[in-house]
Formats: sequence, C-alpha cells, structure tokens
Amino acid sequence: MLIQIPPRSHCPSSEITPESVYLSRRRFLGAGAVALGAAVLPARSRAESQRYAGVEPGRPPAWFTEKLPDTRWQAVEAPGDALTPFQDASHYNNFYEFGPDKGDPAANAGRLPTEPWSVRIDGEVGKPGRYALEDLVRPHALEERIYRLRCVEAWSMVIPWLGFPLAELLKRAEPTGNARYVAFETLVDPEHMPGQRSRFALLDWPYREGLRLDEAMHPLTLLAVGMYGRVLPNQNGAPLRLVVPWKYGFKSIKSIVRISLTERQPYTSWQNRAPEEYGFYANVNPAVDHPRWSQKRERRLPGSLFSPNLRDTLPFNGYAEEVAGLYAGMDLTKDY
Ligand SMILES: Nc1nc2c(c(=O)[nH]1)N[C@H]1C(S)=C(S)[C@@H](COP(=O)(O)O)O[C@H]1N2
Ligand SMILES: [Mo]
Repeated sequence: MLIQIPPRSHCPSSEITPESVYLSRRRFLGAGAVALGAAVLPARSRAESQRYAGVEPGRPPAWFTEKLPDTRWQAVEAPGDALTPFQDASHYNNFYEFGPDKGDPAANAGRLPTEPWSVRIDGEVGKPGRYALEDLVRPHALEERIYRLRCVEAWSMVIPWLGFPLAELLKRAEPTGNARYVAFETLVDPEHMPGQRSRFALLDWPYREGLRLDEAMHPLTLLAVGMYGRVLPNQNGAPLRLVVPWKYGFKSIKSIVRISLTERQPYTSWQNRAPEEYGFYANVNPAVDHPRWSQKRERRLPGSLFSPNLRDTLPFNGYAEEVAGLYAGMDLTKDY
C-alpha cells in the first residue's frame, strides 16, 4: 500500500482547522444548533465534531448518515497544508453544467435532484449493471482524505473528502482482460442544468473524463460522496464524484452516472475542446506550461487581489512519491 498514514499527532486538527471555522463554530454553538449537528453526525469523537462544527450539515440521505459511524477519519492527510474553509470550497467552483462563473454552481446547483440516483457500470466488465447509489456505496467503508486540489487555471485548495477507493468498486465489477481504460460521464439534465441549455457553453454534454486503468486502480484515486464531514454539496458534484489528487482538477468529474471500462483511450470533454491545452493525462506539472499561462506557481485559496497567497506548484501536485512510477518511460511534455 503506497499511502502513508501519518500518526494523528502529525497534523493536529487544531492546526488545520481554519480560523473561520472556529469562529463560525462559536456562532453555531451560540445558535443552539448542537443537537442538530449531533443528530447528523452520531458517532464522531468530540474532536472530530468540533473540527467541522459550523459547516452546514446539508440534507444527508439515510444511506450517508448510516455510513458515517464507521468512517476512518483523517485516513490521508496533507501535512503542513491548512484546510480551505468550507465556504470557499463550496462557493468557488467549476461545474460548467451550472454556468461558466465560479459562483454559478453554488447559485444554481441546489435544485438538482440527487435522489434517487443510479450509476451504470458497463463495457469490459464481468458484472455490468445499473446500480442505485445506496447499493453501490453500501459495501464500502468511508474514509476521510485530505487532498490538495490543483486546477489547471492555477488556483488550488485543500479539501477533506469523504469517499472510498475507486479500485474497490472496479474490482467488484470484475474488469475483463481487455479493459485498459475507465471512462466516466456526468448526468445530462438540461431542465436543472442551465449550462446545458446555453448556446454559449464551452463544452459538449455529457461532461466526460477518463483514466488509464492503472491510474483508476491507484489507491489515491477516490470516489467521493462527502466533504468536510458532510454529504457533498451539489455544486461540488453530488452525489458521487471522482477525485484524482495528482491531476488537474478537470479530471475529477462530478455527478457521475456512468462508468465504462474500455479497451481504447476514452474521449474526454476538455481534450476535445482544446487538445493542445488540455491533455488526456493532465498530471499536475510545473515544468509544462499551459500555452496561455505558466503552471509554475498557483494561488492557494482563499487569497485576495493584494495578497494572492502564491506558492510553487509541485510535480504531481505533491504526490510524486506515490504516482510518478505510473509514468516511467513516458515523455510528460508530449503526454501532458
Ligand atoms: N461534470 C463536471 N465535472 C467537473 C467540472 C465540470 O465543469 N463539470 N469541472 C472540473 C474542474 S475544471 C475542476 S477544477 C473541479 C472543481 O471541483 P470543485 O468545484 O469541487 O472544487 O471539478 C471538475 N469536475
Ligand atoms: Mo479546473
């Protein structure tokens, strides 16, 4: 297992809980909402509950609430990186189905029905099928993983996801000997997704992404159903999204309805949009600039115009030790 699980003392929650969460926790407690928090998050230790107190609990479906008690908290950490406040992570988003601006997803995604939800698994698998989300998730224990997220637009965040390894799901589907890639699709629902009705949309729908099978099977590759100790907000890709922390954010496809195992490298939305700008691999790489801007540095959110909180971008977004081996022998300036 390649994932290092540092002792909890490595990054105590008092250090990674941003001030705004502490402040809003006071307000939360002051508002007498403790009982609500306790009802939603039954079996967490007091430290864990306090860590995310003040984060809106959302409206978790029963399957999510039932799974929380068995969650492995802080299974993967990002030592030295402060968490991005929930407010920023849920109000500065890319989700073009809901519009092109960073505030559009938070403004528009709330009306998307995410229950019931089903996911089709097909292609090169022994067990194809269409699964209700709760049945798909039920066999998997949730883990909390604190990952850096680096967008190709040169901003970044640090987000505590809740989910399970994609590898576990793929193994259950029994890939055939021909399976070499995994293709993913987002929901098409123009009624609830205004970006899909727009004549000016950058992308064609459904939003599609893909991974090589060994990337998909890597233990860092996560299917997320929550973040900040709660169910995923719609704007962050409810009810099921991919998180691939060593790749640019656009690989981490949201609101997934289909997962197909394929023999050929899948079509992906951004590569189709501008192949010279967005490659299939899209590994975070400070040595390969985007044709229109440098990838050497990034803005860690939150920041401001006057204090943009710039930092160096790391190869594979800081996960080189775990994943560089996947690309041995490849020229990453060609396979960007
Ligand atoms: N379906 C879909 N998935 C998507 C996108 C999108 O527009 N549609 N945007 C991607 C991009 S560019 C990024 S940076 C991340 C942002 O995830 P976040 O809003 O949860 O931070 O989602 C990715 N997944
Ligand atoms: Mo992005």
